[in-house]
Amino acid sequence: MAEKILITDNTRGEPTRHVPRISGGPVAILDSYYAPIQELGLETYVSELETYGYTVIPPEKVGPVDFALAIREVLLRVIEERTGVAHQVDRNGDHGHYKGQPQLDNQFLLYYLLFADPIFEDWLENPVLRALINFVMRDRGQLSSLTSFVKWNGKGYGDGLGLHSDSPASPEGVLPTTHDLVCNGALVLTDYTKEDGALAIVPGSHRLARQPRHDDGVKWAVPVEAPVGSLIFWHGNTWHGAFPKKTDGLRLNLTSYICNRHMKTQEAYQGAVPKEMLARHGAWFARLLGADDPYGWDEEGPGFEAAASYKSGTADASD
Ligand SMILES: O=C(O)CCC(=O)C(=O)O
Ligand SMILES: [Fe+2]
Repeated sequence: MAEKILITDNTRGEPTRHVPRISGGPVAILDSYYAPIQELGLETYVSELETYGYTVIPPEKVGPVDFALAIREVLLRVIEERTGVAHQVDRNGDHGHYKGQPQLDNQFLLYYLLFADPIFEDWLENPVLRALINFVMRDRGQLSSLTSFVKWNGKGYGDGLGLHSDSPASPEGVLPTTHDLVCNGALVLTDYTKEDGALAIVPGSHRLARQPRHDDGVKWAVPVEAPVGSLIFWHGNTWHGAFPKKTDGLRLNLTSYICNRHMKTQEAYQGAVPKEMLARHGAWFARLLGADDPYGWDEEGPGFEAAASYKSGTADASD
């Protein structure tokens, strides 16, 4: 039965609410995804996300900028370990002996960062990131990959800006209209400006429900300019790419790519996350990494105990 609660007096600091609370039925769980959005004051940002297909959460809402800078330092260390070349943010990059694909003349990607340093576990606990994942994926979000795009001065994806949707399409190129198969968030680790190779986005393209064809989004693409510590978050259908980086120095991010838990993840997490890491975190973290996923069973059949212990499939987004 619906209980109508309309809060118009906001003087007690309670979030304004115009929708009745629903105590049952198939959509009652929506409250558990929207409440954290309200508590964190993210209503305007999810409104933009729904309207334009992306939003930029400013650093002061995401968390201390020092934390973003600490991630950047760790990434510089990982870059050196994987390339064999010491890197600095104000100098152009160098592939060194790093072979990870794909690579462009002025770009490579770093993979499997969750296991590279504990700071990445801390990032996955960020309340804003969690609230956005839960809001978009409705408790079906799993980490697909945690990577970093490392760019420097060069033509990058060229005139086409590399526009694409992150979502898998049907064989005809059609994207889902009922729910996101994937969504994505880039934590900005060097200031994004158009000249500095900002993310390019086609506002509203998430509604077109198809992949771009023949560069047809380029004329509508806008640079997503954002300072260090911002979180750019977009729907799986949203067309995006990047402008060429025309300045010297690195353009760095931390990219949290999320998929529906019924999909295969890009990076191997299910069964690969050590128990000690899971023990450091709650049930939500375990579900994000597929620790509760019973699929991929052998003759013993699915292990439902793990799913039950992590409360899989519940609306409880708070643990
Ligand atoms: O920043 C870029 O180069 C594009 C990133 C991208 O396509 C992605 O993270 O899905
Ligand atoms: Fe992408």
